[in-house]
Amino acid sequence: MRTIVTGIAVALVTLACACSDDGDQGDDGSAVEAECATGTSYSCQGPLGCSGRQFCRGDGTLSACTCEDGSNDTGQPGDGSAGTGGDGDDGSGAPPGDGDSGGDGDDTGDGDAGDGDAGDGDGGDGDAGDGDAGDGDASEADEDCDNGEDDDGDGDVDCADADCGALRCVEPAPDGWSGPLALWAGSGTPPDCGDGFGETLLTGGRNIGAPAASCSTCTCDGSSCGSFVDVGTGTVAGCDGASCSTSLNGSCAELSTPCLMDTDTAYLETRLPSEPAACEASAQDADVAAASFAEEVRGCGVDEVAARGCEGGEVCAPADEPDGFEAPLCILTQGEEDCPDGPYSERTLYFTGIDDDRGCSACGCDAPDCNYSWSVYASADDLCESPLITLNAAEQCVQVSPTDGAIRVGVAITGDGTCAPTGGQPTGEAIGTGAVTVCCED
Ligand SMILES: [Ca+2]
Ligand SMILES: [Ca+2]
Ligand SMILES: [Ca+2]
Repeated sequence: MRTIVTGIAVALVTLACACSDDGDQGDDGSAVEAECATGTSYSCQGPLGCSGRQFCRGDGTLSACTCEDGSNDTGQPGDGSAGTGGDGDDGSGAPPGDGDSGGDGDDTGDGDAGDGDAGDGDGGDGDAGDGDAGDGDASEADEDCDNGEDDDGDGDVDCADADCGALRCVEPAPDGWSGPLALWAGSGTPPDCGDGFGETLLTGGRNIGAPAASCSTCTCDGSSCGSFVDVGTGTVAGCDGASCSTSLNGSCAELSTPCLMDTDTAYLETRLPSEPAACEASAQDADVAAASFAEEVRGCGVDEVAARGCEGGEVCAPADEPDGFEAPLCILTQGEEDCPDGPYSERTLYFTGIDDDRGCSACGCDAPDCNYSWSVYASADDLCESPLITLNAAEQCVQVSPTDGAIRVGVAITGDGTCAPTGGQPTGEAIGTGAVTVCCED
């Protein structure tokens, strides 16, 4: 233990000797080595080559050499420690007050308060800045599609604003035309108007389905050829003038009439009975199916709305037609017209009504199937074996030569007396009335 202390003392002495301290103590090597003067300080060189001091303790030994900084040489043990501590804190050269406040400055300025929370962080980029504030403005500025104002400031009002997707501005119907309208065409029952197209502007169709009437079969009843025919006799050439009429059956008959008296030249006319046999025609029972449009149509006009942002006279219409209606919008006018210039150019002609006069012709009967002939014989030919002349049609006139005021006439009636029916044929047609020209968007 002692040896170690001595070693240190030697080293200290060496240091002390190296120091160029005050002369009265510096060169006294023996005094330092043996005993130093208690309470006396000495200059010395510190471990890093600094200029230091050491002092002599109460037991006569030297303290360690401590580097001396400028004027800090109080020579008191307490002062030395305090000095060292002060130097450490003061290394930055800034006063303790400045050091703390500088730190605080960083925190509040650049750190938390400045860049961090209040500045770029939360305030600017975060919630308060673009984030919440932007969303908040947008919600307040949504386009109200029914107030006539440009709520979101994009220059488009209501119907004209793309944000109002359920609406669109469309070309109006020109003068003389109705619409715009949504059009349905097809078979079956048209859907109802509605959903922004509440006004029915057209009900009708085209391509009329109207089959010919189904007519009942005509027949003829009561056929008969009868048993008698007539002849006329007289003395006037050409069977004109006064005459006598006689009904004859099929027998061979001697004809002696007042008109044949006292003459050897007379005239005979063939005649049918005044009430000839006839057939009765059956009644016609026509079956006429109702005429209808093969393609039905319904047009529903767009509900009237204020202009609401549409320009150039355009009107605001729902962007979507009612369910089941075709996509393009249309206009219409009465009669058969050409489509006007503009977007409504696809033309179709419809009708609002049908004029139907279909039916069947009435039943009738032709004349009975009967054949008549008139033959003239000599009075002496009482069996009518040798006809002098034969006539096969009525309304014929021939000259005859009575003998003693009489002639002989034979009449033949043949045929079954049936009648050929007539009529029972389909008639008439169904045509469209109330033509309407419809012109739709391409
Ligand atoms: Ca608006
Ligand atoms: Ca707008
Ligand atoms: Ca908008």
